[in-house]
Amino acid sequence: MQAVLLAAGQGTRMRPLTDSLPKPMLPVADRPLLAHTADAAVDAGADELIVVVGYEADEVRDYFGENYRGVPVTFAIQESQDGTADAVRAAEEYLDGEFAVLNGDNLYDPESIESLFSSGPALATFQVADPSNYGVISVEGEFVSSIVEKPTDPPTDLANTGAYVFPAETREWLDVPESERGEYEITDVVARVIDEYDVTPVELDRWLDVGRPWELLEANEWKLGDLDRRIDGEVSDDADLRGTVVVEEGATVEPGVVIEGPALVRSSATLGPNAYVRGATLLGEDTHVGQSVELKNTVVMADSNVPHLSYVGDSVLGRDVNFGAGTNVANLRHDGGDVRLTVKGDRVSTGRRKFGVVVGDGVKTGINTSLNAGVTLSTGASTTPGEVVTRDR
Ligand code: TTP
Repeated sequence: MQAVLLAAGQGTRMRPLTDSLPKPMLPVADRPLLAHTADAAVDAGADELIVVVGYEADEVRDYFGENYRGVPVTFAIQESQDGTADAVRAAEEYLDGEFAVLNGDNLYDPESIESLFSSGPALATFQVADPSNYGVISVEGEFVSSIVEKPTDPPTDLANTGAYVFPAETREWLDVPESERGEYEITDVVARVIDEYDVTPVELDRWLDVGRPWELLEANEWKLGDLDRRIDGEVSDDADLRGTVVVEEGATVEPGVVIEGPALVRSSATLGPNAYVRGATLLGEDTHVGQSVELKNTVVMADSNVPHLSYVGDSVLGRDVNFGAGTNVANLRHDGGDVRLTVKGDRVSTGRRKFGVVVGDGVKTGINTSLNAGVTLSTGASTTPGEVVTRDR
């Protein structure tokens, strides 16, 4: 079966991390987010991947090439990001039978995707606490009876997870009217399929929609937790690596380092001497984390440095960031409330008591900078020595 992966979106809620990298290419453990979705599709038996690209398309094209794990890859171009139905329409010319569609920025548990692929026509659901933020699915008997987008009074707690197996005829139903928010939405296509076919609901065991920066941390918590311990890099006898730790070939761990896994130290990264890494932490390629630095539950993307005397917890650092000596991050409010973050101009709860900061590519902090919980530093921002940063910049 052909699998269409939607990866053209602009990822506006993930800014500044998506200022020059498309959201599906953000790192989740040892691969970009989209590669986990592609893996689930390939493991479930996809014989062709049709990747819909648009925003920063070359980043996706360069990674996947023409063949991914032995499966041919076709790229469909969505010129302007006018919605998920419009994205599938971009792939329409390459489709020739029953086909699957998966959101390229969602993590699906692979076993459930396998049952989805063998149950077509089918739609994947997941039980959520806050259904009114999702497309909500109702089921009657064995089949899906309706889908309603973000209802104020949700009929069930089953969210639509953006994973479907559609009958071939769906190609003729992709021209849906523009929705209230000005997009062409796949929900309207799904509603038509539900009317015309028996659609089987497949409940996922695990699912994560990665839309906002703290969800990138959650995605890493999930996939770092799935790794097997592997030490291929150079590790000092005086380092202490506990639990699931992966040190890739070409990475260096110096004396005095303590790592409590799950943690991944990617190739060409250098860690230590005397650093402490705990929680689910990813050190990207060519990163440097040095003397007396403590990192907890943090993603550090490629080419970034936290070289001396810092604490960084529950944070996401973009690429090519440099933290001056003594830069410290607060990740807990004194009132114990959930940390809030700015998403598209609004302050919203992360739902996490512990959350630090989001740091765009190329940020440089002066020595002894203090960053308050929930601060976002935009791409290329800098701070002066001794600065206390309590607002986004
Ligand atoms: P969304 O998460 O709705 O959109 P987005 O990824 O652009 O993020 P944001 O809302 O923060 O701007 O998209 C769901 C999936 O569909 C995701 O995998 C991206 C993809 N998509 C497209 O391929 N084309 C589109 O026009 C849109 C809107 C989304």
